[in-house]
Amino acid sequence: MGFFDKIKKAFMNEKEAQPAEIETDQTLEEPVERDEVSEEKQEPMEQVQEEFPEESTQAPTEEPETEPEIAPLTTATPVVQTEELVEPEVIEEQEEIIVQEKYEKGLEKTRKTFGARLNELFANFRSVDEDFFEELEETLIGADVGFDTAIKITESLRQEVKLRNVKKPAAVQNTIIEKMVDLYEAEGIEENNALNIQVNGLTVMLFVGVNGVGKTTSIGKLAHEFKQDGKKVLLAAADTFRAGAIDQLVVWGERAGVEVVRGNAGGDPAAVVFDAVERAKTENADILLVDTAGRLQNKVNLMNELEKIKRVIQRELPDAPHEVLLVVDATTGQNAMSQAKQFKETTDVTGLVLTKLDGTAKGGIVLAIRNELHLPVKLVGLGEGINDLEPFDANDFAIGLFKGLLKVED
Ligand SMILES: Nc1nc2c(ncn2[C@@H]2O[C@H](COP(=O)(O)OP(=O)(O)OP(=O)(O)O)[C@@H](O)[C@H]2O)c(=O)[nH]1
Ligand SMILES: [Mg+2]
Repeated sequence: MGFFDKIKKAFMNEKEAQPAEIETDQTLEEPVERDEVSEEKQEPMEQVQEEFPEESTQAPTEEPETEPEIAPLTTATPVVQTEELVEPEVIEEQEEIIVQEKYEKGLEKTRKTFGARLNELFANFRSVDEDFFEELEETLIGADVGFDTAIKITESLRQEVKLRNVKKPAAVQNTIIEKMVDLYEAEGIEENNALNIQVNGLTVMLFVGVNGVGKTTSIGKLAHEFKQDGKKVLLAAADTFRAGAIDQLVVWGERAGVEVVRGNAGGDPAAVVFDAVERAKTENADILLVDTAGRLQNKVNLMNELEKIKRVIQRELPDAPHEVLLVVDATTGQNAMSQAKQFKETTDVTGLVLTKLDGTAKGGIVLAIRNELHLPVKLVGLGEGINDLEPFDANDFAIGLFKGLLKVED
């Protein structure tokens, strides 16, 4: 069964299970404006901000007006609350539903804006003509799927329409989604989204990225996740550059219940990492997550520092770091893409953490990353809470994005 069929099946199952919950009646929303903080981050890497904005002003997440009835995602959601014996398959199923709901909530902004635009397109055009394709192309570009990707999707739809002699836009609604899903799948055949975790011994993960993208937050969330899985986790506060960065990581360490190896503010980050690796080895830790500075005097310094940190790790553990995760902020759209390109040139990035998907209407960036960068998205940030980081799952992502758009025959 193809990827698209799987997604379709998921919608059909859902439809059987509950009364149709189709969101096609949404009124057309204004495209979600980027907040001020995101606008600031449109700057290229070299022109980094002077001051790190207060945490509370970062990427405010608007509460959707109609909240789906699910447990609050910012608190640990116990899957089983009673002492009763519950079949492992049942627990697994419940966990899957929780993850799916997180994706749906996290992608709400994108779904509403992109979905509303597509619905408008289907309603406004009587026939599938050249104007329709142009409008579709613009809609796709607006969702940040990337220029090339938008052209590719529209082009293959053109051919399909010709082939099948389709006249009515409604008849191509599913095909558009199918093309997007197919393209996504085709471009990612060789990709491995799973984190490279060592079965025996220490796994070291380095988090890199420009300032404010969500490195420290993602580390905190991931530390919590591993801790919940019974792993021994250590954090290394190797951002000694920004005032307050060490304390911020310490706060996350407390939240997650894991230790933080720290040095002095302004000290040598590589020395902190050296201490952290030593300690992780002595204490038989399973996971070491290294936080790094997002901003130095300039880009060259930043890259040199990352190289130095990597060398220190490699001297102690030749196979490490097992992951170099580049964190990018989805709300910065194409700027996130260019950051990724720059980092990819200078550092051996093993994967991406795409944060703040909940704060953007442009979740289509996942497609652009896949098609233009060929870097696997390994984790996605779907909110600010400690439980709001998930391994990237293309299935859940597509369902979160297209729910209510895909027409399922009765
Ligand atoms: N809505 C939302 N906010 C997020 C997410 N991830 C991080 N943030 C917010 O983004 C802001 C910046 O996050 P940090 O973790 O401090 O970013 P950083 O990359 O460590 O920044 P520097 O230390 O300056 O390099 C914080 O306010 C976080 O709460 C996410 O997935 N969704
Ligand atoms: Mg940080």
